[in-house]
Amino acid sequence: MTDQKTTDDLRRLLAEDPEAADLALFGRVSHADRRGFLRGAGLAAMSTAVGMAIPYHRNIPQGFIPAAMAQGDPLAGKLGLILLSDRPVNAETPPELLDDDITPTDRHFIRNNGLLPDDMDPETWTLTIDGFVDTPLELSIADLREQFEVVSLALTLECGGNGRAFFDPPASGNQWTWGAVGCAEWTGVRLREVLDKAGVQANVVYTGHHGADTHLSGDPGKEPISRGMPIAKAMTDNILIAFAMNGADLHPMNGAPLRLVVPGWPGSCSQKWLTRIELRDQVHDGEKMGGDSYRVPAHPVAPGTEVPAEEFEIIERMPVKSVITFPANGAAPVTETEVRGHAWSGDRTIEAVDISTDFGATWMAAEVDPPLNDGAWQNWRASVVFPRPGYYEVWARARDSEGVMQPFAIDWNPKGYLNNAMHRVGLQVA
Ligand SMILES: Nc1nc2c(c(=O)[nH]1)N[C@H]1C(S)=C(S)[C@@H](COP(=O)(O)O)O[C@H]1N2
Ligand SMILES: [Mo]
Repeated sequence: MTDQKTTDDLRRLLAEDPEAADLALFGRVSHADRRGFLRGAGLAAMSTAVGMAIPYHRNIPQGFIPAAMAQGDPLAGKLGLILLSDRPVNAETPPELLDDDITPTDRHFIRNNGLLPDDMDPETWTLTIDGFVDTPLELSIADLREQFEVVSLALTLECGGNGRAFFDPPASGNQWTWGAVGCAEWTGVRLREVLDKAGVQANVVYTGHHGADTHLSGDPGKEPISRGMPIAKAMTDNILIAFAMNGADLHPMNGAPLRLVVPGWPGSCSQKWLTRIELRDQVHDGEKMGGDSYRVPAHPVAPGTEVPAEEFEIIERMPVKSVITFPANGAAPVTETEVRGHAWSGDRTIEAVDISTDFGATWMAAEVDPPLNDGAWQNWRASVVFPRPGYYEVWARARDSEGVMQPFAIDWNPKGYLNNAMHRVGLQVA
């Protein structure tokens, strides 16, 4: 079995119990010869892990971990994610692995612009709040826990570039398909309460967020990303300065030990490895605030249009969207099956999700749950019947509380942001 699961199991075993991994890979050691031949399954797993056949595998010594694996798992233990790039690490979740109401940590996507900080020690971490405040603050994680109410919220995080892979002409950047989105349960304190304590001055219009990750160049003077948001948004109740995710410490790839979680706005607002928030009297000018980063033309443009820089504006809320998490694309369900998934719309709620199994000719309403809390995606399900065996597609389209519905086709923009076109899965009904 050379599937993804075998590789993940092997990586986990290598990390947790190298001897057991060794036995799984090599079987019993021959005493005459310190080489333990890789057994069929072990060889297959190792080949999968390094991504190709190993022609000289008979020469591999017992206990040997291929350099390609020993360098470490770029996904740091996350299982089943699809790695889009490994420097910086970017990985998305296949839609069928987003089936849980609350996204487990090892299925939450990773979007890094730089390299992880060397030091992620929660004991010594501090967060500075400064800029136009009455009292600048320097807070440890213990201070945050002691001085503010600790709350847990399910919050949807979606990368602004989710769906970029489907742009034509193509857009450069990570080719996210459907899975740069998740809704984990985050625990922390409300950003608003911390800003209130510092005292927001009357001239403040924008925040600026800073993290401890390293620029790809290694230059300590450069930040990989530093974004912000209008102060009115920052003062909403569902934004957390989070130190835990799904009941455990933050995952290193998701910003340990401290991060912002700003639901409904581009994921880039949610600074990871958070060290400082400055309050500004003008729009933030940090890394990836300008040019065509997280910005789209102010008016719709024809695909392929060259848009002058001054016609771009900063993306704010994310648009209405849904994803089908069951059945998986390519599945072969029986003639009657449940179809389910999630839907969300930045700063709004979902009113309805409609399902079509006949290429959009007719639609039926799915059952839609209310959000667990403000900022969480909404789970939906429908029971569908296929009249006879054959190829079908399930299409889903959500409509939000402002009456806005997902489009059939992409609203093209140069950098491939905000693709909220309907999700479709193809099924071979048996
Ligand atoms: N410090 C820092 N914060 C960051 C980033 C980053 O590269 N560095 N990436 C941002 C982007 S673009 C997104 S979409 C989200 C992704 O969060 P996740 O990796 O926990 O899914 O983190 C944001 N916060
Ligand atoms: Mo992002």
